Amino acid sequence: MKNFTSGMALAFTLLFAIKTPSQAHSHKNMATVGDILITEIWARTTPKTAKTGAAFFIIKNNGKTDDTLIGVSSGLAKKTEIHQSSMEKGIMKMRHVGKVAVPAGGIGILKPGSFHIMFMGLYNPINKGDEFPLTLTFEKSGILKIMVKAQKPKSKGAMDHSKKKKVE
Ligand SMILES: [Cu+2]
Repeated sequence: MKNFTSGMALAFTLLFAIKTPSQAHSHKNMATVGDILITEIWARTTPKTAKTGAAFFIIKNNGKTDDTLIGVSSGLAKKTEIHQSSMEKGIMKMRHVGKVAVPAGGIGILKPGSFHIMFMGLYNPINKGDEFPLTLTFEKSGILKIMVKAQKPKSKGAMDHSKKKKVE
């Protein structure tokens, strides 16, 4: 008997309805504490000899009061800090800001070229697929541990929303 399995490509769109749990909670690439929801968590892979690295994520404040990310810690490097990059007269500059404000009902975005978590004095390079914990402290919502996975940075400029074509 022969089985003919059709090569059907199924596309699933998963919509997550996020409720607000009362306790800190962490899933893959997503974590919440109080009214704070963290998504799109990733760290940039580094060259072997790199002494600095960076991590990024999006903070959503589903609450009715403003909150602020005021602290961050990791075991990855001598120092873990909140930085902000900005373009000044054509030169990318970076400074230690120590916090990211997240207004009530709003978002705080950490991404290349803007706010980021900076690892200064890396003990080891960050390789693709590495996963490590990062502890965030929010002024109102408290402490949240998130898991960060290392990825190669996406190509500049374009967001990768393209569907992969299946070639057979
Ligand atoms: Cu930095």
